Amino acid sequence: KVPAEAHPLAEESSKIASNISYHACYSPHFSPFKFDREQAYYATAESVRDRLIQQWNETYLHFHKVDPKQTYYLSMEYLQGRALTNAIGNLNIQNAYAEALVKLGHEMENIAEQEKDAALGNGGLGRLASCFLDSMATLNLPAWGYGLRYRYGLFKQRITKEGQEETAEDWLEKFSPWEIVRHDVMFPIRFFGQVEVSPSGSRKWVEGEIIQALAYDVPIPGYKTKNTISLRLWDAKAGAEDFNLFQFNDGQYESAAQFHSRAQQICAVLYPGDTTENGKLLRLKQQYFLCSASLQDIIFRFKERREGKRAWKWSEFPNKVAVQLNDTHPTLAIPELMRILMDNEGLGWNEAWDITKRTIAYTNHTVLPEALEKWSQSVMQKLLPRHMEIIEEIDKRFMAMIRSTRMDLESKLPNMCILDNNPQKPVVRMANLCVVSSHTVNGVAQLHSDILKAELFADYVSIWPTKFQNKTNGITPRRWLRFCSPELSSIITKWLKTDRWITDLDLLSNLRQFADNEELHAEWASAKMANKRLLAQYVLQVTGVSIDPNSLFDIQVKRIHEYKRQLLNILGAVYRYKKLKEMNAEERKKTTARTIMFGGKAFATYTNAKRIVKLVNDVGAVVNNDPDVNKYLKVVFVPNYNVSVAEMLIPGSELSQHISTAGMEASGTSNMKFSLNGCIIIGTLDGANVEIREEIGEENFFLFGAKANEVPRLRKERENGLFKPDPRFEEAKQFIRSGAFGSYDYNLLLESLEGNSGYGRGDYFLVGQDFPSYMDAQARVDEAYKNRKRWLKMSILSTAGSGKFSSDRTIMQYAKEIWNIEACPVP
Ligand code: 26R
Repeated sequence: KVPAEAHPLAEESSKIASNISYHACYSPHFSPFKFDREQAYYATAESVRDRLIQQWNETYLHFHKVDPKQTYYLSMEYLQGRALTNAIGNLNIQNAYAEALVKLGHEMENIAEQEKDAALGNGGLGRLASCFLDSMATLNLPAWGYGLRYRYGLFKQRITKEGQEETAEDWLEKFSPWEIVRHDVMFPIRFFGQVEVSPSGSRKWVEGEIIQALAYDVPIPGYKTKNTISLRLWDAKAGAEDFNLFQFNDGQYESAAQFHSRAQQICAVLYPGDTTENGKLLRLKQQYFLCSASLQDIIFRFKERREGKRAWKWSEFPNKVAVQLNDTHPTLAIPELMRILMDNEGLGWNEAWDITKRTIAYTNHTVLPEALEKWSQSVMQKLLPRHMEIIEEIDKRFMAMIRSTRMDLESKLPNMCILDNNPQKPVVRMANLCVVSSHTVNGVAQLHSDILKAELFADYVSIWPTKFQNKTNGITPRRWLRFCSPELSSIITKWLKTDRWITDLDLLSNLRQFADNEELHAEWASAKMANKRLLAQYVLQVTGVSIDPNSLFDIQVKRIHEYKRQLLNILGAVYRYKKLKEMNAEERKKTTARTIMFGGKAFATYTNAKRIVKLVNDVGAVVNNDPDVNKYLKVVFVPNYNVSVAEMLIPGSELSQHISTAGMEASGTSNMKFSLNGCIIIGTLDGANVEIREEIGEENFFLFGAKANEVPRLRKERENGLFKPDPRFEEAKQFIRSGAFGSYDYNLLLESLEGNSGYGRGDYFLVGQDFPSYMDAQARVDEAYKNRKRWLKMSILSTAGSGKFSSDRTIMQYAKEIWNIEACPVP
């Protein structure tokens, strides 16, 4: 007897197979006589895209008809990763597509691997934006993402004897099947020029140069809903009217083409290096390009939806539009909205200001002083003269308000005002501009939001006590559990007797009752082992190092930064290696075998970060080839860490390290991904670690290190020469200095951990301070891992306690507490 569902599936998969064949045949990009994996990927993607476009159109029309208040998420970064598996999964057509591909002689997995990651971001902030889009679509929220279509995304990392090497990542080399160019959506963006004052006193920005912003839409499907929203990426284009045909005909080809090349520079790369003046100017151009194009689009849509309605008013704008700034990078949206409202629409200052404040909200993602954006007033003046005037006026009025209502704050004004008129280097402080001009400011984890209120923005809290909120970050459980670990997902669904956890992650807490169940333990262990084997295969393939799936898989993956303290991890590994060397064979057998994996990119000009990458690789080269110990310890650097590598690493992890100096990691989001996948965390009380530990229970979290509120005192004590380093710490450094890992001069790196003071010297990040408690926590890890039952229970409880960290929860809180928007599901 044939099961009832078999027929529809077979029928569906045949339709899909013929649709894929159609695309393979008629796609202009490939020969119709070949159907290799790459071509199969593009054809499959195009067939999925057809569905997305249809759903996207229906969603847009529905939003247009209902005209709800809508959120616009402005971000300079999105780390989307691969789209194929995610789209097929969210559309819930995995089985039909898998079967269709088999009919065509291919396997889904191999086809999905053909796709290049869309890496239009650096790290946490960009990936958060992408998780948010997934949740906004899934929750049927009327929302929209805006970003830039960089030609080259985040660089590709290769590891050589010298350490990290960067090469350009040409993600559009062939083409991207996920974007739809919108030749009908284009806006002019002005740069330079001057402000013209009319006899009546009104002001207008004129002349300079105009570059066109052209829209590319990337459809974002929600999980099991028709709603499909859009990530609109702007590309820069020279207008035809700006091409100098006269020069060209005159044989001056280079100068005629110059304008084109200047337009192309704008979206050429993510994060143009900003050490040079030129680089800074380009980065500011990018920021303004995003803000101006997006706001013109938002205002166009607002007006379009008011058409036919009688006597609409600009004061309705904030009832229809919420703009969220992802960090200060899109701050120019503030003076741009003011400018459009005043100079183009004729509103007065007060009205424009009221609208702007009620529209804009700002998320802060870091307290690191070097990451707080400050733009040179002279650069801003040259590039955006009218915006500079508006910023000056905002600042003037803010200070006047303080002086007239809060004399007690007069002494704080130099810190609170927007313009820092330091004669050496006058700058605009973007975070201050955001706080003054928005209705809500939020941090990204409870501890971080508390620190913002107590330190960075303390002076503002007494003026606007209700402006500051917390929105603890989250991750999408679709990509980060359901799709990246299908085995574990099935087990969860089986034990919970429902798959509703995929959209209601709090349901995971019902796993707690089975935390001691031996049957679940067996299934859980086997899924974990399967994921570890896949990971071991991958590691062998990309590094040539063979790792033992029976060893403890210990992973630290994130951008390489001194505050994230990869150095603490590798010094711990060095110490472990030295002790293993000193043991006899019997003693070694009693230890817990470990594979310590690192991954992450160092910013190309960040010297110490690059030294850390080299050190990890040098240690790995020695340890992995040492026959005395390599059964008990391996140290691996996984190259080119990105979203799809993360999807391989995280499901196979058992222990992960989130060990930043307390108070410095705003939230962290990979900690949530690891914990959701049943991986135990060793970590400090920093960022979202604090809340993760609360949720999963302190007995299931390996805690160590100084607390955030102790850090200033510890730094002071050190400056006063009161710090006594642990002998184990000294021994590890000495071992590196002895040349055990090659002849590279690691003094240059290790000296940053020594001395008594100064940023980057005097161990600012407290590696030496936390080393002993870190090593003690690692010893507890080794003991815990020997007890299989205990470890499995901890693993299950980690997953069970991760419900809070769904980005669905985060986004619902933004929707209710900041944006004031409601779901708008397509019927
Ligand atoms: C201006 C420039 C120097 C710059 C600084 C910092 C550009 C980009 C950044 C990236 C920062 C803002 C970032 O990625 N922050 C991370 O945001 C994540 C999402 O909220 C947090 O989880 C993570 O802790 C934080 O470091």
